[in-house]
Amino acid sequence: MGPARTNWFWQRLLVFSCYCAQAIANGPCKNSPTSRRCWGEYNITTDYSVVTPDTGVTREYWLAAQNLTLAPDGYERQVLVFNGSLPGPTIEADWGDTVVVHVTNQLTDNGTTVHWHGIRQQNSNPSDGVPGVTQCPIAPGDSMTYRFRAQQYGTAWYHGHFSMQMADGLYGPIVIHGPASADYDVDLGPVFVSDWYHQSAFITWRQKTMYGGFPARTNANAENGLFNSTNNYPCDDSDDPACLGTGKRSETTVTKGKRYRMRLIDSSLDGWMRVSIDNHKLIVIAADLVPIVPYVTDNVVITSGQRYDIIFEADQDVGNYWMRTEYQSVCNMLDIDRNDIRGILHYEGAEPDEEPTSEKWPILPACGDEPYDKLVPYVAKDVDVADTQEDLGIGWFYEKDLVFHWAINTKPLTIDWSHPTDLLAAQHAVEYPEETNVYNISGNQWTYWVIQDVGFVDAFHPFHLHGHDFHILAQGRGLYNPTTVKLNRKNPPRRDTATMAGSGYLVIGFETDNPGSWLMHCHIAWHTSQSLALQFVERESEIPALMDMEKFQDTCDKWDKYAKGAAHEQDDSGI
Ligand SMILES: [Cu+2]
Repeated sequence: MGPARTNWFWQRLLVFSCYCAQAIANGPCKNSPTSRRCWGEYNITTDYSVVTPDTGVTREYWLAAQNLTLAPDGYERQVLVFNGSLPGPTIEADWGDTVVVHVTNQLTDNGTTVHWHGIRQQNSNPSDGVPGVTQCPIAPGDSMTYRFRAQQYGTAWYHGHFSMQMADGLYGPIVIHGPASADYDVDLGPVFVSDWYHQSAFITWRQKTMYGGFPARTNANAENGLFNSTNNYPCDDSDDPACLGTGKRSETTVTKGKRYRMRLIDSSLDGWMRVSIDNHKLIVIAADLVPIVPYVTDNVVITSGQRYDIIFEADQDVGNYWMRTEYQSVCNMLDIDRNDIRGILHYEGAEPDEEPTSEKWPILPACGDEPYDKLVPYVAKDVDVADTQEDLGIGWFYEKDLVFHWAINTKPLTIDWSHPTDLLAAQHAVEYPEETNVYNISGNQWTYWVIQDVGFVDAFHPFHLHGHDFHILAQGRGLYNPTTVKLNRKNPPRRDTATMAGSGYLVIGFETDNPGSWLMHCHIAWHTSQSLALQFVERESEIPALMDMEKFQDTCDKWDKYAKGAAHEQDDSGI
């Protein structure tokens, strides 16, 4: 045995004996209000990128995408929902479980797909749910089964990824139970916050937003916003028959002295929100599906696609307090007609029907993400030096008839629903069509991407990467300058959705350890439809083995048959 080999042996032995010593000292410990870091044989320090509990459990769900008329804020409109409700049912699993979801398209028009936002989909790329990338759309009347492993734990969500369906209400929460980085008594579950519009995004698209927001300023303001998927809206002075005036504020009842976990999910079509609870400090314990070292704040800023898990203690006088979601009008020069997105925190024993008179924390409006230094992953991971590094310049242009597009390195993305990238990979396509914005990346590498605003309109964009949590190596205003900005490779924040500041940059890095076609796009629904997206085709040769070709083709055949006679033509990027 040579010296190198001996060294290897002793290292392994050391790791093994440390592990044993720890296990004996601690033993398996049960997750409870005073031991949330525990999770049986595992705990909050377990490296979930390497270890997945083998529970042997499969959780099965059925979702149906449907057209419905709903009035979540008391203003009636057409929505798209799963299983008749906004949001759709909660998909729940334990860390390590396998999740199987049967999706049926009961929509009157259009195909659909379901993306499981934040789910790693390691070696299950064909279940990622992106039309024209990982599958053909599910035709009306058809069904498809998605299957994935809960390799991480925390708060995620699912949503339609066919054009702007998400913006019309086609989404629901995912809760994966596991350890947490701080203790709490009660899990209040998912709470969606969002802007809310009084007509379908597909109509607004045709009327306005396909002609851009910058610099023509044809963007549509949201009429209202929702806290926990509900709100009120004044109808007293309105003769609009859709204005029912039946909207209600969300009410959450708490018991004095107890600590509560709330899983915030931003399902907005557009914009940034600041969420706070009057008089109550928030302890932030996770950013997206990444547990973080807890920090205390009086509010969190959140944008479309992001999640924050927060804990607060009911430590104030028994009473009623406002839970606030404030739309940040300073971002992207956007606005909302009614920035009054509130819920009520009601203490047991307080007057039940009394409006809170509590006052807002002194919160200044601002865009972007939570402070970079605060988002410290609990399971620390350092980033290796780059094997490859590329620049992605974010710009925009108008094509004929003043149709507006965002572009990455001058290229807008347009998806061909009938020819998904996975299928092209399986057919060993020589080249991907230029408009599909494919970047080929090979395996076992660290790739860095410098996302830089070069659009001169100071627009912020929340970038979401499928199939990975990325590491945020740098994030700031101005031009990224490698001589003055040092990339942070020492346990940087990592998550699946992060903001590139207007006139600024976002430098991300990730390991190419997951074969598949992965979309990276701005999560503002208008911007996605306006082509702000690219695809990473990662470890291309390994993709065909992940596909059930017969089922894949069957979905495509049914889609093609439907699409031939369909009344609606593709008029956006398709995603
Ligand atoms: Cu954007």
